[in-house]
Amino acid sequence: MKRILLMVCILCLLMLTACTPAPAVPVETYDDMIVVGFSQVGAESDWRNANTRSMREALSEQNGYRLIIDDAQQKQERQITAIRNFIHQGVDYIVLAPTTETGWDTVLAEAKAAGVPVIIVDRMIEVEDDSLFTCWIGSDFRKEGDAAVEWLAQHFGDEPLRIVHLQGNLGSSAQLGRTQGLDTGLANHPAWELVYRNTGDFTQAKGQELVEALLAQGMQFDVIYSENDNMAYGAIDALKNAGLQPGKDVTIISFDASHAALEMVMAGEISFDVECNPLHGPRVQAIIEKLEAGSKPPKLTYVEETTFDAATITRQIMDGRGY
Ligand code: GYE
Repeated sequence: MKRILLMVCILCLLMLTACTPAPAVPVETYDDMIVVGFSQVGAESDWRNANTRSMREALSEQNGYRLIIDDAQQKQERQITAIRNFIHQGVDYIVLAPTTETGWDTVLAEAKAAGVPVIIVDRMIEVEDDSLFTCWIGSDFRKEGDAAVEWLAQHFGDEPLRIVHLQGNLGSSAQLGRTQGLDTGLANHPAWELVYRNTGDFTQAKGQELVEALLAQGMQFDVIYSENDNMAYGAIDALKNAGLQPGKDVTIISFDASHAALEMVMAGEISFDVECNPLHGPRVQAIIEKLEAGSKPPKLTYVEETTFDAATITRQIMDGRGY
């Protein structure tokens, strides 16, 4: 009987500990760890998820980091709140992947006043005072747009082209740069006509919805210039559902070059995909190590990127890629 009682007690104790939520750990507890608050845009695309994964892998506990990620669901107000919380928690570094370029001056001044260095990744910010952030690492989005337009010009020259333009989140550097590329292409090729332009928020669902609506109206077009892969996936589904063949009836240009999109390049459905590299985790880690060692990382770093089309993509290239 005593034994049974003892076992019941142990069982109860085990159940109790399993159900009690872990107490909130104040940041000071991680004395030997570097605490990083990462304000992430959201989870809107394959690119974004690969980016979050890369940050988690590099800034891991094994590597000496405690990483706190806040998902802003593509809302700047949420990012501002997250940054304030990070300052309040006393993190060592703030990493910001900004939704839009503008609107950061006040909150970054607060971070500066609190002595927390801010590293910007992916998209760029526009602030009055450059000392509000330590450094930036990301892509040259204008160059990406130019690469897409150059491919279009090489393939279609001055043939008449009716272009549908699916934009990313308005005001984000990725949207601004890729749109500027197309605008310049339109200005230089009078036979190209922009028949539709709207934001698909970088999501697959919105990409599909927009293209479905155009097809329902009976709009005719030759090219879809989609500012990311996920909107292109949605557009492809819409075309297929309407009995059209992506890559034959409509040429698709996309950005990111995530794994699933490159499969579509191989299948001839996406004609040209401009790479945008999301693997910023190890780069941020290297920046923090530099800062910890007392040296200064470069203010701005652009990552190297390439482009893919059906003529150049191979299985070997795809298998060697990290996203
Ligand atoms: O192209 C898109 C994502 O800012 C580069 O954001 C990033 C863009 C990327 O949602 O897929």
